[in-house]
Amino acid sequence: MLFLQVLFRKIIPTINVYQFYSMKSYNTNQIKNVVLVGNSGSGKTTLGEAMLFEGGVIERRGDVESKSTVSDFKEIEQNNTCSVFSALLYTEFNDHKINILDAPGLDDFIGGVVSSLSVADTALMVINAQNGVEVGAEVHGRYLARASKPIIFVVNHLDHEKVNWEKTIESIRERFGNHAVLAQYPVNPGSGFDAVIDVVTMKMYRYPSGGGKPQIVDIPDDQKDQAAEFHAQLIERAAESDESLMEQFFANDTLTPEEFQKGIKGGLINRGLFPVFCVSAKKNIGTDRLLEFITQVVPSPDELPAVKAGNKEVKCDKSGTPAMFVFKTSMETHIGEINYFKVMSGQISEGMDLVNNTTKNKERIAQIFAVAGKNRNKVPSMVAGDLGATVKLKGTRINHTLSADTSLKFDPIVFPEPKYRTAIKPLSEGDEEKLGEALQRMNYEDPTIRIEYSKELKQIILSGQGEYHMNILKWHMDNIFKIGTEFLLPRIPYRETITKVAQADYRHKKQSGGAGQFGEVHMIIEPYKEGDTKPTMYKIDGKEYKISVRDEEEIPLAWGGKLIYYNCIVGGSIDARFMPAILKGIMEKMEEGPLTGSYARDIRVCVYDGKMHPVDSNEISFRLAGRNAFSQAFKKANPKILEPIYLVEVLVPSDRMGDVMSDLQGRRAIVQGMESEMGFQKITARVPLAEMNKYSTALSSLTGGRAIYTMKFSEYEQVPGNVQDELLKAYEAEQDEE
Ligand SMILES: Nc1nc2c(ncn2[C@@H]2O[C@H](COP(=O)(O)OP(=O)(O)OP(=O)(O)O)[C@@H](O)[C@H]2O)c(=O)[nH]1
Ligand SMILES: [Mg+2]
Repeated sequence: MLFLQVLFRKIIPTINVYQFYSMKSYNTNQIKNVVLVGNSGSGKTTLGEAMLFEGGVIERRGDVESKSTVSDFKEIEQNNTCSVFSALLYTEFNDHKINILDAPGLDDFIGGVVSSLSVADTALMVINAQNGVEVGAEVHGRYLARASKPIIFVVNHLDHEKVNWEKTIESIRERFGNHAVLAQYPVNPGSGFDAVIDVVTMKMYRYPSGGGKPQIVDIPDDQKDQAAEFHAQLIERAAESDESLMEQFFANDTLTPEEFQKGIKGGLINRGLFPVFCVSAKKNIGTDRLLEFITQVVPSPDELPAVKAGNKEVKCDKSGTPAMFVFKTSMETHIGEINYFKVMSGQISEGMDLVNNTTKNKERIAQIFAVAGKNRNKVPSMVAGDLGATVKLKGTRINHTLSADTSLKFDPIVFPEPKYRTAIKPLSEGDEEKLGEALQRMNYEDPTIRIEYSKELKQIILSGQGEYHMNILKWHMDNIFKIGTEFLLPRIPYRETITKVAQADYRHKKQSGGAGQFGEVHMIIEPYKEGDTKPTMYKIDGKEYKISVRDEEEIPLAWGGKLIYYNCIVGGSIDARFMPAILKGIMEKMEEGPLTGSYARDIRVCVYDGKMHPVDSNEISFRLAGRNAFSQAFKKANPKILEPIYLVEVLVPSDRMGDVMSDLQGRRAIVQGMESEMGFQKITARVPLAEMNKYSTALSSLTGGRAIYTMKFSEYEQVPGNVQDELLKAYEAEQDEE
C-alpha cells in the first residue's frame, strides 16, 4: 500500500488525497484527541511534525524555516513562519490514532485555539525552555481552566544553548501551581541535549544525534536519588487523585504500576496533576516517549464526561445516535469548502444522510477524510470520538450539528469579543459586492472576524483580535480573492446630547411660486433622565413657560438612549395631524446630530406652540420647521459630544508594567485597578475607544509581544472640552470639503 501511495504522490504531487482506503479503522477507545497550545514560537508545529514522523504518517520531517511542515500548509503561514489557522493532524502509534490539533500561538489568532479546545480532550501545553511560561501559555491556561481540560506540559527547546530548565519549571509552578509534577527531567539540557530521565518508567532515554528511537537504559547512579525523589512526588500526586488510591498509598507507602497509571490518568482528568515532559521537537528527542504516554494514559473520548447539547447530555458512544459537530470550516483551492468535525456519538459512514439541525438541510456525507494538514486520507467511516473532515456540504458551518436525531444541537463554541477595529474599502468602486462576499467567506473560516456595514459611520468596519489579524485578512483579500483593498481609520460612533433646557422657535415659509409652504414651531428641549416627571413649567432666560402635556411619545433609539416627545399644544395653534411631521423632522436631527452629525440621545422635546397657514401648511413645512427649531434649541442647550468608553484589561509581565501604565495614561485612560496574577500584572482601565486605535501593535512593541489585552464596551461619557473643540473643527472641515 505504502508503495502505491509514494507512487501516487510522485505522479500527481499536488493531490494529497489518498483515493483508496489505506488507513486502519480505530475504535473509540483507541482514539486520543490532543491539542497543541502555548505561546507563539514554543514549537507546537515542529512538535506536531515530529509526532507525525514518529507515527510513520510522514517519511521525512519538514521544518518551519523551509516552509515544509505538514501543519503550516497555507501560503500565509509559510510567508509569516507561524501558524495562523488551527490545523488538524493525526498520527498512528501503538495501535492508536492520535488526532492532533495544532493551534496558533499568537493572540491575534486565538479563534483557532478556542475552536480546537471545543473538540480536543487533552491539551499539550508547549513551553519554550528559553523563556518559561509566556503570555500565550497564560492565556491558553485560562481557556483550559474554563473548559476544565487536562494538561500535559511539554517543555521544548531543551537543545537550545539559552535553555533555562530551573527557571522554566519555577515559572510553570508559579503559574499553574504544584499540580505541575515532573514526569521527566532532562539530563543535559543545552546544545548537547540527548537524554531524559523518566520518573514514570524510572528509566533513562538516550537519543541518537538525529533523534528518533532512544536507547532505554537504567538510571545512572548519580541520578538515582534525584529520580527517586521525583518519582515519589509523582506517586503521591497520583494517589491524591482518588480516595481508594490514597488508602492504598497510606497502607503501602507506594502504588502498584496499575494503581500508579490509574492515578495519573485520574489526576489528569480531574486536573489535579499536570505531568511535565521534556523534548526537543527540532531534534525529535523525546517525541516517541510522549506519544507512548499519550496512548497509555491520556483519556480516550469515551472516558470523559458527556457533552452538553442544550438540555441533553450526549455520551461519546459508538452505539449511540449518529451525530457530528462542525468545529472548523476552511476554504481550500481546488476543493472549496471543507468542514472539520468531531463524531460526537454513533458512527458516521460514507454516503450517510444526516440533517443539519441549524439549516434543516438534509446533508449527504459523500466522503470522510482522516486529515493531516492538507493531506486527506479517505476512510469509509468514523466512530464516536474521532476527528475528521468532509466536503461538498450545503451551507454547513462552524457550530452546526449534523445528526440523525433532528432535535440534537451541541452547544456552540463561544468566540472571544473583538478588540481591534479598522475600516476597509475596495480600491476600485465597483468591487463592493465582491468584497462583501469575500469578507463573508473569510468570516465562515474565522468567526473572530466581525463585519459591520455601518450606516452611521458610512464605513465597512472590520473588528478582530489585533492589527496583525486584520493584515492577514487583507492579505487574503489582495492575494486570494484578488480584490485590492485599503484600510482606513475607523470612525468613532460618537453620540450627542444636551445638558440644559433651551427654547427655540422656527418659521418655515416658502410662498414664492408653486405650492406654498408654511409652518412655525415653538419648542423647549431638555436633557432626559430616566424617571423624570412630566414637565409643567420652564423658566428660560427669565421667561416662564407654563406647559401642559396633552400627549406623550417615548421613543427608544436604535443607537441607545431615548427621545421623549410631548405634544403640549394648546388652543390648536398646530393641528394634531402635523405633530408626526414635526417629530419626523426632529428624528432627522437625532440621526444626524447638529454638532458632528452623530446620533443624538436622551432628550425631551415639548412642542408648546406654533403657527399654521390655512393653505400652505403641510407635512413637509412642519417637518422642516420642527427640524430647524430642534437644531437651534439643541445648539443653545449646552450640547455635548459623548464618546464610547471601553473597559480594557491588560495582562502584562511585571517588568513592563510601568511602560504600559504610562502609555495608557497617555490615552486618557482612567485606571480602575491593578492586581498581580501569577507573575503577571492585570491592569483594568476605562479608555475612550478613540484612543485605542492600533493598541494591539503599540502594546506588542511596548512589551515585546509579552502582553495581551481584552476590551469590551462600557458606556458613553462626555468628551473633554478640548476634544469636543477638535471634533467640531474636524466636522466643519469635512463639511467644507463636501
Ligand atoms: N532549537 C530549537 N528550536 C525549535 C524547537 N522547536 C521549535 N523550534 C524553532 O522555533 C521556531 C518556532 O517553531 P514553531 O513550531 O513554528 O512554533 P509554534 O509554537 O508553532 O509557533 P506559532 O505557530 O506561532 O504558535 C521555529 O524556528 C522552529 O524551528 C526545538 O526544540 N529546539
Ligand atoms: Mg505553529
